[in-house]
Amino acid sequence: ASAVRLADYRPPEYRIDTITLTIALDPTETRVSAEMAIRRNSGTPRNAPLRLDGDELSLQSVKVDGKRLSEDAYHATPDLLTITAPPDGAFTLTVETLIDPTANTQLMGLYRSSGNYCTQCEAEGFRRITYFLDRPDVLAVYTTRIEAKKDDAPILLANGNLTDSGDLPDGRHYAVWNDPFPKPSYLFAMVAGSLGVVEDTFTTQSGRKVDLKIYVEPGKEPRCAYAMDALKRSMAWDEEAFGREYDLDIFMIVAVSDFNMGAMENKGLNVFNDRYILADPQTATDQDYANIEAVIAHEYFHNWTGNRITCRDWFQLCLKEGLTVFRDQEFSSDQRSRAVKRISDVRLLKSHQFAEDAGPLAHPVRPNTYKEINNFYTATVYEKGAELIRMLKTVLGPEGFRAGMDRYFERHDGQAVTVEDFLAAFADATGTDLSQFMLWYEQAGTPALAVTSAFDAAGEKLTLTFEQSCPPTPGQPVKKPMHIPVRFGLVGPDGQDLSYAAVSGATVSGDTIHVVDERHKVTFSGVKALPVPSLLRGFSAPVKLVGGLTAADLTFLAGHDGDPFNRWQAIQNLAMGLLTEATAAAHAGKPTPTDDAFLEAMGAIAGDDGLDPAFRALALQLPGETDIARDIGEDVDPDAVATARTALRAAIGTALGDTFGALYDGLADSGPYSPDAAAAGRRALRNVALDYLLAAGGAAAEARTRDHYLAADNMTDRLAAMTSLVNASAPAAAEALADFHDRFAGDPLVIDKWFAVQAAAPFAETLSKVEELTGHPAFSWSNPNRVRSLIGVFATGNPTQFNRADGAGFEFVAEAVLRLDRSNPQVAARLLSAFRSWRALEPERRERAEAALRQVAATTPLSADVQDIVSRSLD
Ligand code: BAL
Ligand code: ZN
Repeated sequence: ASAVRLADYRPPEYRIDTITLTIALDPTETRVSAEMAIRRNSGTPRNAPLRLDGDELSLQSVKVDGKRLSEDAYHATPDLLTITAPPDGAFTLTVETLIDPTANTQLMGLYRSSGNYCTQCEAEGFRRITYFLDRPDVLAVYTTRIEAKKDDAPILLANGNLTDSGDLPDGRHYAVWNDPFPKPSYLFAMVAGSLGVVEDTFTTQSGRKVDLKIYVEPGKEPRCAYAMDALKRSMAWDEEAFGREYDLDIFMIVAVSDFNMGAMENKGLNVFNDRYILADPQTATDQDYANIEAVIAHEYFHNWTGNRITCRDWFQLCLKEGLTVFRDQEFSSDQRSRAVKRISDVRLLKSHQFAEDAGPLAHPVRPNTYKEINNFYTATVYEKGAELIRMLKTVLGPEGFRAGMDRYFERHDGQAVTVEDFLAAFADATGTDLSQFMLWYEQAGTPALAVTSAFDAAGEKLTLTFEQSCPPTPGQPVKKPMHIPVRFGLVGPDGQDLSYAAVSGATVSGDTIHVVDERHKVTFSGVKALPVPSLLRGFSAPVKLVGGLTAADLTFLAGHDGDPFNRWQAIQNLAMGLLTEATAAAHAGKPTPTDDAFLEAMGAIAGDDGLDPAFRALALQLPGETDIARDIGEDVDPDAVATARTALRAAIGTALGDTFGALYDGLADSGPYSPDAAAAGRRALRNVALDYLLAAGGAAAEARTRDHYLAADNMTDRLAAMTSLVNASAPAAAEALADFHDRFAGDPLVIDKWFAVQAAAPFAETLSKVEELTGHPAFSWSNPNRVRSLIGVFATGNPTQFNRADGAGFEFVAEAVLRLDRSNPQVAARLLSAFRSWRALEPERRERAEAALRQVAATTPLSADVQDIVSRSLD
């Protein structure tokens, strides 16, 4: 595939104002008739050829203004329909195509899932349904008529409002849906089949009643209650926080079991991966509940940030995704604990986005070139994209931010726009120059921010010196300095933030230092005592903060910082220092060190009942193996990393055994299960305590974990205990796995957890176990959730076994990628990106990883998706 470049963007030559689709459903021969009102765009020469995108389409007929075109007036291939010389004025084009939903294993376009029909059109799936100008800057009003056998598909759904329905001869029926809001083709959706429904209503702030419907596999209706509740809370929150009201009479969600993504924000008809809808205490963990809440909110919020205002082209993907992730993060923060949500989000950002930014797949939040857009639904576009919005809010303040958002909605409703348009709304609403801020969208890589501090006790002056740099990334050897907002406090000896009389050298507004130069000095005067600077509070910028603090400073901040995020960060930094040192020792075959001050700091957090249990649970968790590997950065030996981490966990479990025992006993929850944040936090802390007790070893801890498994009345506790037993290689692990399997056989989403726990087990026999499990009756290569749970977790959640020294982990995943590429290139390419950190491995593993990548690269044919990832990975 050839590269698409942002610089080559041109407006479409033709506009399509309306499209009426008639879709006669059939498992293998679905007939699609599309009647489009088309007009030449200003600036397009008269009779310029009209080129409509297609993908694997079989053309049946073409008409212009109702008259069949002669064969010399058009040219058709499965992926392009060219009308050689269209009429000069506005005209109607009617195209009939034939498609095979059953053969559609890519799960893009119209396909079948569990016998039902559904669609996925983002980014370029609509062209697999009919020929169209399949680009987001072509906005049309859609009318969709669906016809099907009533027995096969009693439910017929599409975007918008239902305008007509009725019976047809031969046991068939039809429904007509009209969506009055012009939209790009990627937001088209239709669903048909046998589905159960859960119904509710929501009254908007202006008093309009909206019908809410969640459709699921019949029998699963009772597992939709939490999703429905989350939807209503999302609708109310968007009115409150952003003044955004829902705009149709009906909002529908359909849960399907075969889905490439998490969910999709089609106008008025969201289609969801069922794992983000279905929940009850027996089958879903607290994390599942939180994810459902976040994804429901995310897709709902897209109605304004994505649908009403959409992207001009796919380079602007972050315009809707980064912004909408920010909005769902804020929603969850308001529904739960803000500090805990922030810590969880930053953990995810660092483990996924920082890793991506440090390897060959690094790209700017707004890329300027792509070969396959499906490969840009990344942590950089989504999570770093959300960080940029968060920084914008820090820079402008909450009022300025809201004024900018209001201006954006007012100015661009109904349009397809760019990141420049977005920032201009904020610049205009607040009178701020955001040209330097724009660099965050254009430059890839994680900036490093080095800090040194000097205190002049006699002069009562504290000077902080910042130096920013950003490593080279593909295509971007040199970077310009960026605007880095550093939220801060100067923590005095009593743990309170010290005041200061004056500041010079940099702009400081409120609690934020604005670092804008490559080297930037700021001096605070009137500082009465030696402070410990607490910098980047709340992780106010997606940078790597380097230096400035001793272990004693970090220990102090871990115990006293008024910013809970930085308390967590301080303890993480302490742990990271210890773990990187211990990894070097393990690699050299030496004993791994521990540190009493660190153990004491952990003990202080574990035993501080004044702290939120959810916060304590997070603070007590050591950095993950991939995070440690990223911190080491080069010549990584994953076995040494795991040895170091396991040893430190055992040391913590041993040193703090009494504290953890008391926590475990004290947090026993006697009431009925509730997924609320406070109850979830108590369970999380109790399960962390249990895991540390098991890490310290001994028959008593094992018996306690086994009992915890058996006594669990909810999935959170049951899964936590089983995971601990498996990872500790405890004799009771096999019994727990067998029990879990028998208890939940027939429930695919729960068996996914069973696959995942086994795929993540850090043992030499795991690879053959995973290979064996690909033959388990519940596993299917054609279901993305199954593949992600077994193969995906092995590749991304099991650092020692994926990175096995003999290369067998790499070979297995490479073969799985090639196998999947024949049926579902998107899922294959995503799996292949597990290799993104291969260059940071020690030489032997690096060589084996490269060999596996080269084997993929040498295979023909390859999809554009896999071809793109493998070539960038090897570049
Ligand atoms: N637009 C793709 C799925 C999502 O980000 O909501
Ligand atoms: Zn999204």
